Amino acid sequence: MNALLFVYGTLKKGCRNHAHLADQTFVGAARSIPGFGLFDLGSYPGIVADPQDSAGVIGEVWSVSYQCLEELDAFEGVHRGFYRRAALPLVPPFADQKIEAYIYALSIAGRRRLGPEWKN
Ligand code: PCA
Repeated sequence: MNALLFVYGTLKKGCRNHAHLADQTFVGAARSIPGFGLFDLGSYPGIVADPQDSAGVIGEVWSVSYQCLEELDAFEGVHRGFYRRAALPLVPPFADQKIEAYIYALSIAGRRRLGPEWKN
């Protein structure tokens, strides 16, 4: 069994933590609906719900095994409340599919807003 995961930061192809997805299956380039913004958390980004956003966030959809997902949850700090893995609405061709992403779970006060696409 596999899950669909939207990645938008260091897990993307060519980015520094992509090795975690090395054995998984790339599905396609994707974008969230507007209303989600990308913020600079240091050397990686975080998505939060952001009413000011009109562009959405650009990333990649991957089909990942549940074992991989569990490992990613640990890696991304889900258990310590850093990100939460939650459904993120995407635009077509991924609209109406249940696709999850790591949503930043802490405050973005003082964090810099990024454009729609995170670059290494
Ligand atoms: N890693 C996850 C969340 C942010 C990050 O840098 C990702 O690439 O989707």
